[in-house]
Amino acid sequence: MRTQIAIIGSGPSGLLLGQLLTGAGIDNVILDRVGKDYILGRVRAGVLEEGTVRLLEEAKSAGRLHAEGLPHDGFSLAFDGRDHRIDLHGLTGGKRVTVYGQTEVTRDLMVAREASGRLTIYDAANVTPHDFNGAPYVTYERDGVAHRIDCDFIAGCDGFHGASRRAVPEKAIRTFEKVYPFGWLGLLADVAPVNHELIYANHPRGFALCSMRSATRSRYYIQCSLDEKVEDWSDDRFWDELRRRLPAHHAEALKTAPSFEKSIAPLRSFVAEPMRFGRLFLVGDAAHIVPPTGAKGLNLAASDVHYLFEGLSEFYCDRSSASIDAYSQKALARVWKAVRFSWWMTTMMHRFPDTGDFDQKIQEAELDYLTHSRAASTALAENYVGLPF
Ligand code: FAS
Ligand code: PHB
Repeated sequence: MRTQIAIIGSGPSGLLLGQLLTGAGIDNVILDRVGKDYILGRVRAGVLEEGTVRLLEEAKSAGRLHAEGLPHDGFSLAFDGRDHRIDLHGLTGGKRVTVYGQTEVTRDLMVAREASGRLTIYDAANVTPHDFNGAPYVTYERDGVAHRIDCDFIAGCDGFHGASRRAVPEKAIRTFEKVYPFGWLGLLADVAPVNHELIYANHPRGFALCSMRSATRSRYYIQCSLDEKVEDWSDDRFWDELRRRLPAHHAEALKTAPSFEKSIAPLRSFVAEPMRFGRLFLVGDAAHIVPPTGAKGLNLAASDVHYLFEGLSEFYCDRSSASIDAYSQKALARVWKAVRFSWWMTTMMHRFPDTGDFDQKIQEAELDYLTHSRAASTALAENYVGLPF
């Protein structure tokens, strides 16, 4: 088989890239090692930047997002028993974010992919990129039969644990990593959110985040140590701990219901440089990971797709390689600013096990400055709504 672009990974970045390429008449095949249901069963991001929404519109996959997504003009920082609202809309000249779960984004993209009639190969084992400095091809096995797909380019959209970054020779890639000494215990429940906007809470017992998926479905997180086991957290224990970390008026207003998803995610910052190796491009989590505190992971995957699509469509339509040659440098410039912002939000909002008295006072001063300085809160707001592509 032959195609123009072989896309490894049917998560948000692979599916979004596939949609944009298809819309431009560029042939592409998507492969994934698991099936649709497994991919849709993973609970992840919840906040979309305007740039991500625009790309989903371009990919003709934003209908339900506009019907069901929740536009948010601000969020709150909670500390010392009080709320401090960050007016995203006012501080950024009218920008906002949209609360709409990654699961739904992925579902919408899968529906659009199905309708496009382009080939998507799920449950593909041992997907391997080959000869990406020469005549690239991808091999995989399905139902015990070996297959090969010859292509012009390979997009490695296969996440942090995927095969694409691993296929790059060690001497050709440089990685940067910071592992945080805690994780997030997340819970989903069909119950009205405690607040109409998100609440990021910094409490001596640890960080907490009150988010949502809709007006009737809440998403909550509490910071936990890395040796915690999700089976040790009953719903009641979770709700009690969440209440302890929120200001009293929110704790009293918190509505609870049985959870239907509970999981622990470790937090890390990771960047691989460069993001292009001949005719192989790393996209999204295959190239970088951020702690979810800044709501950047999914949105960075989207901006990578924007830059790569720009390059590939220019290559095929204008026969120019200028934009694919600039892909890595353009994507990394935006990635590192989002990595910085996610590290800063995480450092400011979490309690670190080894924090000394001085560091604690600095964290408190950071929060005090942020919530009393228009300049400081504007800087937060412009990063949170998303820096320009
Ligand atoms: P993905 O990991 O989503 O998709 C990669 C795809 O490649 C998967 O379908 C996988 O099956 C496939 N694949 C992997 N290896 C393969 C192989 N060898 N062969 C073929 N296919 C292969 N971001 C936020 O903005 N906010 C959040 O709150 C948030 N929470 C998160 C919680 C968790 C537990 C995790 C892991 C991530 C979270 N993220 C969050 C980040 C997340 O949303 C990612 O940024 C987003 O999924 C990136 O999308 P992709 O790059 O498509 O990678
Ligand atoms: C979520 O709703 O899952 C979510 C929202 C904002 C974040 C992280 C996660 O910063």
